[in-house]
Amino acid sequence: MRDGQPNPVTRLADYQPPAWLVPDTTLDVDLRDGHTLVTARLTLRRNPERADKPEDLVLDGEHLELRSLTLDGRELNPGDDYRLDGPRLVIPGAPDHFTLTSVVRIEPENNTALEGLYRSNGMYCTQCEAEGFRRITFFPDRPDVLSRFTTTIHADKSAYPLLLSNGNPVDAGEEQGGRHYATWEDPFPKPCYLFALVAGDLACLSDTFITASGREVALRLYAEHRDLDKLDHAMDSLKRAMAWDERVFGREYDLDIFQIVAVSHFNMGAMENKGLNIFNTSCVLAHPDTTTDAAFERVESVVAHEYFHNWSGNRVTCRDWFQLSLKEGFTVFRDQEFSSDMNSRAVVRVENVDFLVNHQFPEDQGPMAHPVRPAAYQKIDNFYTLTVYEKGAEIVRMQHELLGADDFRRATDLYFERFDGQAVTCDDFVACMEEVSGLDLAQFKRWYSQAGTPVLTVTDDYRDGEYRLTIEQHTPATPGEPDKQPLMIPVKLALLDGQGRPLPLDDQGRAETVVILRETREALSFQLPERPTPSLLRGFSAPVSLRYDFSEEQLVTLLAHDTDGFCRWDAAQRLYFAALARIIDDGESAADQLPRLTPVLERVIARADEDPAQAALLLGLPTENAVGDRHTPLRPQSVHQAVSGLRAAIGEALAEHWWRLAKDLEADAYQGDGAAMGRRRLRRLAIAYLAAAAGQGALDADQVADYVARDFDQPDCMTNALGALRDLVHNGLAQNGRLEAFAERWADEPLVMDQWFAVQASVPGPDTVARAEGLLAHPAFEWTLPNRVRAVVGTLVNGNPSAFHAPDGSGYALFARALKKLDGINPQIAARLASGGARLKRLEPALADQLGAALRDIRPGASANLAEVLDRILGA
Ligand code: 0A1
Ligand code: ZN
Repeated sequence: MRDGQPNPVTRLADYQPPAWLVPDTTLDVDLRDGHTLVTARLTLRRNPERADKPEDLVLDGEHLELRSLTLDGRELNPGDDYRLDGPRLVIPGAPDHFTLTSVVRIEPENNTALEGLYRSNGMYCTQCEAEGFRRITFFPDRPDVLSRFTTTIHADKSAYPLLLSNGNPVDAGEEQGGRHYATWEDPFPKPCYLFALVAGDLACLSDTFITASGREVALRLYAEHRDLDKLDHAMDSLKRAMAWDERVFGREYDLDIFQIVAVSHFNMGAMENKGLNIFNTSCVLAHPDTTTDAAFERVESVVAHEYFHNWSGNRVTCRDWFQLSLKEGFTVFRDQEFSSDMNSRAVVRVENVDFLVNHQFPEDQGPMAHPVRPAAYQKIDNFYTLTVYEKGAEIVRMQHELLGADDFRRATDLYFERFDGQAVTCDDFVACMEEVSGLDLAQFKRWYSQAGTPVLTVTDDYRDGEYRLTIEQHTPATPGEPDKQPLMIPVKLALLDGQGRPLPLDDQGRAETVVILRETREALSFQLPERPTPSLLRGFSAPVSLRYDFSEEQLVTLLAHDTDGFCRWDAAQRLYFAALARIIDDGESAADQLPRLTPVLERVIARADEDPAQAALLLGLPTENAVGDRHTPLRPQSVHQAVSGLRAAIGEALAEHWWRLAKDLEADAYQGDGAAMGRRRLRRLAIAYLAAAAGQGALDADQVADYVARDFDQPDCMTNALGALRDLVHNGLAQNGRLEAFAERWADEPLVMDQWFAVQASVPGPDTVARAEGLLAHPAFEWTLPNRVRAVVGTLVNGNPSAFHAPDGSGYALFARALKKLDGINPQIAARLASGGARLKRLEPALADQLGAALRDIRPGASANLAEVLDRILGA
């Protein structure tokens, strides 16, 4: 509800092809101080597909001041010839073909929503997905209207020497009064959400790429001048992504130039505008002095993701926004495969699964649950979700698994060829998979339309040489979807003997098999010489929650011997969750867990040098959110006590090992390769254990603090400097002014300052709410800078449960105030942050009441974006 008014709902079932097509769009954008004039010349043609029922021409337009409108050169009059109907322009009785020219005035300087044309640090840039183009000019703003764009930009030459848009540059020149212009032409018809424009004074890193067919493509990466030294990693990632897409998917780049621009103010990670990607600085800039290893990896994957969209999204686009996962799920799958090929496949898979299970599963099990292809939405901005992206990628991955790599490649070749230049649906994608493989995927497609995480319950029995496995599937109800159908689920499995070796599963001696489930309940049988340890859902072959009553011994076998990286990690996680449940639910102590856990951890440590990054994944405890999501009702303070207590106990019990790892893994000099990153990751984990133990008085705090501080005082890279700062600050170790020193040292580096804010907002415990209030009042805090808001409010709400859920409700009060404030500035960001309240119904009653009251309080007057999320959370 919006001031009592419900938001309008858009439904997939109501889809109609566009009544009007726009074959050509010529834009003239005149950037002036304080305002911009946009002249748009659209060629319009009735869609022959809709000839049966001639309709008025309706164009979308928001926050536009219409200055003039001409039809084939004739000035139109309001009232007689057209009308403005809320955010739409309606022209009744138009001829079948004509040219419409509009002039509108907009104010990018006052655009804090960061949709459409806006300013960021002195430059102009755009963000049009999903519905931002309507804030630039009147247009049928829907992805199935593809148009050929020609764009001319005019601006002051000294302030904005660089003028960019999509496609190829075709003209440029001087104008009176120190101004200049540039014209860009994009030969590929595209939906307006892929339009982009940039004007600014930027530094450029240039390179070239020779495509498989021998064409030379100019590569240009732009950033503020001071950031020119932070573009090498992105350039390197881009070239590797271009070569990979040719090799693995047969996709070659299609324009003569590919450009990326880094902007500070950006709602999301990055945007795949045709030939002119626009990136959040956090997803493109990287330098060892200022950027952590995790952020280096993110740059590599986001650069690849946006590049891959050139085919999966741009050449073949979405018919409507319900099909968003057609491009996003597929492109995430592609970027995950790229990262797997560039790094350790096992480590990347576990990282991706960890993210899915601990972020998308909660979404799918809470009030925001929705199908990968939703049936209805209020604001499409709210559906750029982990479900559409990450679960969508798993659905593509399952099709890859079902078809096998060769047929999958044939199917994607068919998809790209058949639908090139078109706007299509998830059904069209699956149809290509079916056509190539001969498989019937009708049941499989329920994965797109049915929300919720399926639960697989596995039971087994061994008798007289026969091992019987029974697998039941059940998808719990989600909001608005009480009854669920059984899905087609590929379950990859192996069966291990007492020594952890795979047993042959059939006459051919196969060690691994994929069972395709279709029914609610399925039984399998194997002839085996002994009762095995089942290694289930290998590689995480389907996005399901697996229930099997593993014995501790079986988990230890899997962790020690399984060849599947996911199953080893999953076994470790199950051991930790079980230990934490004994602390939280059964009143055991952290120390009680040590006799069972430490021998297991010691075995992992003994093999750590085989793959330090994987060892770090196996040795790390689950997050407090992950633990909390497995206990109902959610009691965040006891979860925090349990996790931090167990971490300190393990830190103390294995202190000798942690010290040895920390020292053995010290690097003589900084290296940026994957192996060095893996060693840094394991070393930081070891140090974090020591710091946790020291913080609880279990180890000599001075000795640990001195060692930790060395990484801060003589840092070889940001991963170590920031890791050390976090270890000191989070564990209450003597930091001796280092927080202040860090802020002073990095005051001019916004991305580093984001980290500085985040380190403080993530200090566990209720006192952090007051500290966060202080951060919001810090001179470097800016409400209009999404990265900064995420660093403080996002970190507190999503990454620090023991502070956010402070018993006195102060975390909720901060949350509600922040949402209200942000909603007036940037409704998209407000709505995204609001989903941090989605655990409301799982909270213990005293907390749920307070959070509910705080959120109900801000509902009146909320934007459509925020209202949709609040209503879902509050169950209105
Ligand atoms: N398509 C982009 C994500 C994106 C979506 C919306 C945006 O603004 C509201 C910005 C970017 C991607 O998948 O990377
Ligand atoms: Zn994407």
